[in-house]
Amino acid sequence: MKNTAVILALVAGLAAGTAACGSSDGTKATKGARTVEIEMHDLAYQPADVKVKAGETVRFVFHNQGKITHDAFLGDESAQMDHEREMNMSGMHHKSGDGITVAPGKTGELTHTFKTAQSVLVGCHQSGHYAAGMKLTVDVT
Ligand SMILES: [Cu+2]
Repeated sequence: MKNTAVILALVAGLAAGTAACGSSDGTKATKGARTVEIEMHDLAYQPADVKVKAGETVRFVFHNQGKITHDAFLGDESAQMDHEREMNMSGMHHKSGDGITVAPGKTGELTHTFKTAQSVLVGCHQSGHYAAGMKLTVDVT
């Protein structure tokens, strides 16, 4: 649970600059960030794993190629489980966290600096998607 607290603290800092909920067109350029393009399909991300270096800032650009809305929520496994529970309880609301919602045919961005070597996940928390395996692994080394 300690990790979760750290991630939530990081996320709170990031969220200060952008709308936390449903910001699907973040246009802020981030200096020095590497861009990683991810396609969202119905119940899968493509690619399903991304490798980054500790200390690196990555700008993920999600292209929703599916027919339904998808989310991208960044956090470790316990943050994913917490978020999954939140989404089930409160419907569509992202209560907290580093997440975006992308409508079909749209593009959304998520920029994050990976400070420590660890494995984190990006998960979709639209109803049933995470359980169906809609997640991607970010390996920080
Ligand atoms: Cu989804």
